[in-house]
Amino acid sequence: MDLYFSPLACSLATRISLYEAGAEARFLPVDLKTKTLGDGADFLAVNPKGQVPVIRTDDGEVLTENAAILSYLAERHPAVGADGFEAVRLREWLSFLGSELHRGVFGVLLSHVAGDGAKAFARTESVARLTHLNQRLKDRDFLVGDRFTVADAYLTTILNWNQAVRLDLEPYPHLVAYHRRMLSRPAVLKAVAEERELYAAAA
Ligand SMILES: N[C@@H](CCC(=O)N[C@@H](CS)C(=O)NCC(=O)O)C(=O)O
Repeated sequence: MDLYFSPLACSLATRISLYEAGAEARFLPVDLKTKTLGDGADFLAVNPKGQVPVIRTDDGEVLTENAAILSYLAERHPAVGADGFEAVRLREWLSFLGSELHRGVFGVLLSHVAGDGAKAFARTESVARLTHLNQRLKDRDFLVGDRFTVADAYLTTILNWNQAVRLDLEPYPHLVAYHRRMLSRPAVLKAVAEERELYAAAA
């Protein structure tokens, strides 16, 4: 499998999931500003939407969108997936994370083109979403079931962006404790450390 990624972007969730599952992949860096690959090839030829993550499966299928890619990995690698109705719950969380938290809050706050009004709105919107997550994680270690899934990889990736965004997370202690726990997992540590290095090298 190939993963087209950009260091510390949302594609990190796929890398984390692969490492947690002990799965192999080839990692292909994308320059999101120029929409080119490492060898200068046009990334838009791979994904006309110009966004990461993208995977190419061993069968040659090109798949985009975090929720679809992470669902694919969850089905293929039970170690990061869920069974029975929890698999449905997992898709529910992937949808929430992608639309409500990633694009609806952090994507806006990280944007270089969103204006002050949009950012103020995203900060307001963050309250209900972070409160929901904090409540969910009050008495559980993981978002879904009782073990790590691709949803945890995605939420960890999004929460990492708070280093740049600096939302006040003090009202959400269970979420903060969860993030700290996730970051202490060897596979997560490895994925984040590798992409931090690549990010610094590209800056
Ligand atoms: N709906 C897409 C959004 C992916 C997305 O926001 N990717 C960002 C990086 S985290 C990106 O590629 N941004 C560059 C761009 O939109 O031009 C998904 O869930 O996969």
